[in-house]
Amino acid sequence: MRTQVAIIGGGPSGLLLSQLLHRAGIESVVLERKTKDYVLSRIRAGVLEVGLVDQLRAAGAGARLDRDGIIHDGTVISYGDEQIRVDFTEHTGTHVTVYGQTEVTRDLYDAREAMNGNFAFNVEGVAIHDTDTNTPFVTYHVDGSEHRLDCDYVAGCDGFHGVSRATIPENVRREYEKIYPFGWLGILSETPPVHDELIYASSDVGFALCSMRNENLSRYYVQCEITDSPDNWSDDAFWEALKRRIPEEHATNLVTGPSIEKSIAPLRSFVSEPMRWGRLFLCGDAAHIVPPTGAKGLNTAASDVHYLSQALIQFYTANDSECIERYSEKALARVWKAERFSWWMTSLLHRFPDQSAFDIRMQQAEVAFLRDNTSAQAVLAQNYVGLPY
Ligand code: RFL
Ligand code: PHB
Repeated sequence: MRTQVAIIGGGPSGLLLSQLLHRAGIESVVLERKTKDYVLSRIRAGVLEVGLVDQLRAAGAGARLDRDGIIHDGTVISYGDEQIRVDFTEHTGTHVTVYGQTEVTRDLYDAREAMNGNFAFNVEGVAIHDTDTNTPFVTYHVDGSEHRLDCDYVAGCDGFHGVSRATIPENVRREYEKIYPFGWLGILSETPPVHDELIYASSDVGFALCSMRNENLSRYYVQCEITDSPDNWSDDAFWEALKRRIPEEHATNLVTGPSIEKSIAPLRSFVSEPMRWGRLFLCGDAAHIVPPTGAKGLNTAASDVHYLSQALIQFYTANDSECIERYSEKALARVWKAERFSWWMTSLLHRFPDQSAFDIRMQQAEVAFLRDNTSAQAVLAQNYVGLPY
């Protein structure tokens, strides 16, 4: 089989890329290790920057998002009982949209299928070959039979545990990593959200986040031990932990109920450079991870897809490879800013096991500065709604 762009991974990055290329007349094949149902069962991000929303519209996958997405003009940062509202619209003229990654992925699959997109699911043993030549190809197995896909380019959209990054020789790759000494325990519950905006809450017993999917579906997180397991947490224990971490006013109003999903995510900052090796490009979590504080994971994946789709379209329509040559540099410039913001939000709002009294005072001083300084609020707002592409 032959295609123009072989895309490894059928998560949001791979699907969005495939759909944007298709709309520009460029063929691709998406190879996904799991089933579609499995991909759609993952509960992940919930906050979309305007740049991602615009790309979904351009991909023909924006109709449901335009109908059901919830516009958020601001967010609340709380430290103890003190609450600071950061107004996105006032400081940036724009907003974010709350709409789950699961729904984004579903909309992209629907759009891809409506255009007879070419996918293979349950692929095993994907191996990427010869991307340092002009004739790259990918081999894989499905149900025990071997396949070969010849292509012009390979897009590695296969997440943090994929094979694409490891295809770049070790002596070429530089990796930067920070593991945080805690995780996030998250639950989804069919209850009304405690507030109409997200609340990022820091308390003396740790961090919590109040988020949502719709008016009767809430997503909440509490900071937990890195070694913890969701099995150690009854729903009641979760709600008690959440109430202790959010301002009293919200704890009193919180509507609790049974969880319909409960999982723990570790927190990590990670970047692998470069994001291109010959005819192989890395996109999204395959190249970088952010801790979820600040909601930059999916959004940064989307900015990579923007740079890569533009570069490939420029190559195929104008025979101009300059943007392909510059893909890694352009994508990484924005990636590092998202890394900085996510690291900063994480450092500001969590309790660290080795934190001294001085460190806590530094957090408090930083929060007081944010409260009293509209320029500091503007900086947070600019980063949260998303830096320009
Ligand atoms: P994905 O979503 O991981 O998709 C990669 C796809 O590649 C497939 N794959 C392979 N396919 C073929 N061959 C192989 N060898 C393969 N290896 C892997 C996988 O099955 C999968 O379908 O990466 P992508 O597309 O780059 O999208 C990135 C986002 O998913 C990610 O940044 C965010 O979800 C990160 N993230 C969060 N981001 C936020 O902004 N807010 C959040 O609340 C949030 N929560 C999370 C998260 C990531 C989590 N992970 C990775 C464990 C919670 C979790 C638990
Ligand atoms: C979510 O709704 O899952 C969510 C929202 C904001 C974050 C992280 C996760 O910063």
